Amino acid sequence: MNQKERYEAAKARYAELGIDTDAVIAKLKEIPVALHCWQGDDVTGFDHDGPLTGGIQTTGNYPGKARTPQELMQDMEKALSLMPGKKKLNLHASYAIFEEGEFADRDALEPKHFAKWVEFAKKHNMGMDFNPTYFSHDKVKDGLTLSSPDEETRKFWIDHGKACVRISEYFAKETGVPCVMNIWTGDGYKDIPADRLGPRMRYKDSIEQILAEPHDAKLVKPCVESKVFGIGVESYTVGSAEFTLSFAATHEGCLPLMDNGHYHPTEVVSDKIPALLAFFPEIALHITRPVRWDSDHVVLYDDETREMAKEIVRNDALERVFMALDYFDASINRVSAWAMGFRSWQKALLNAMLTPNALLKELQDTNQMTKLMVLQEAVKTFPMGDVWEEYLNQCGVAQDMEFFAEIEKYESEVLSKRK
Ligand code: RNT
Ligand code: ZN
Repeated sequence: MNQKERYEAAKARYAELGIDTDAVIAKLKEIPVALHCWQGDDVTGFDHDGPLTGGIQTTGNYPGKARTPQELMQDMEKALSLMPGKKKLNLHASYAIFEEGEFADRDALEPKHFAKWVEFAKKHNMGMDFNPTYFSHDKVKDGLTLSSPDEETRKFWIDHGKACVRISEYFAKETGVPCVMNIWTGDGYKDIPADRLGPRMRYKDSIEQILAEPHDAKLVKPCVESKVFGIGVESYTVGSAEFTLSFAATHEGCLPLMDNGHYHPTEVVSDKIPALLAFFPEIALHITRPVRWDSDHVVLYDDETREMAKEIVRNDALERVFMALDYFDASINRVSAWAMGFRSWQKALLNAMLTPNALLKELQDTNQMTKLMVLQEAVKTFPMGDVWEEYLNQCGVAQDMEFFAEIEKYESEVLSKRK
């Protein structure tokens, strides 16, 4: 059988479950997923020469890392060509692009410093998301930014947040797509603090001041991302889960953002998604793969990734959940890492859409738990791979078995020449 025949056979099998694979493919093509610029250069950015700070770390030194905006865009273009589906460009403020001799500190960033990115996004038909960068900067004082007891430091970072609100609105206006602006800081303490409330009160006030920056709530969607701990910040994190969730719940227009690497290892974000959907009109995700901790490994088509996608799809929440990838692996080909993670999440969405969700819910609600188990297991070996191949074909993107050859070619023609 050739690919088309295999697809037709798969289509008939899914039809038995009441699933229209053509409709699923058409829908999957329209679901935006945000692609993070920071996988391409190990979260370095263009506005500083110092180390990566904030309790996060990239490991590995695979050759060919992008060193300039041009190289980063070139690599991202290659990665985009290997990804099916609709993308949004997710930028960090540290990726501002300055003219020769020009520089603006983070509290003075302006839309013009991102004009080249807007051009890039438009060229690829992408909306844009944004992140103020509260790390890798000499004004991070004693590991603190928005929660700093030093008023000058805190003001600098509040002003940075405000500048980012204005830039986010500019992105939304330019692209015609709302901009999700995520606030994450690594603020916290390595060892046992004497005051856990003070930093949180300052953090709360800082974020309130940032959100008070005038903006159109339909264009800018601010989020707050929680975390359990960071490297060197093991004892106390200001923006803990309870803090950020409560903040979002009590501040109109502010969304909670869950990064699935930011919880205790036996907690799962797949279960938290419907918990939050019961209360929030919209939520946001950072999709990553924690291995034992927040290690930011490349997203794969694994159990928890599939479960997360299922919770979004079967709760009809594709328009309520802003999905963004967030990982950084410097130990393997970065373009491959980018594309692989994106493809894995697409696969997980496809899998969720090829699941007879209504039927399975009905079994649960009528307490047919034995049959539910049997059916859930049966669906796992349905011919999803044939639908995936058809989807890749329709998107004009390399098949899984051709994917690596593309990476090898790009590595030898482009990446290996960077010395
Ligand atoms: C860090 C957070 C945060 C960052 C990016 C670079 O643990 O996940 O989202 O990964 O902002
Ligand atoms: Zn994250």
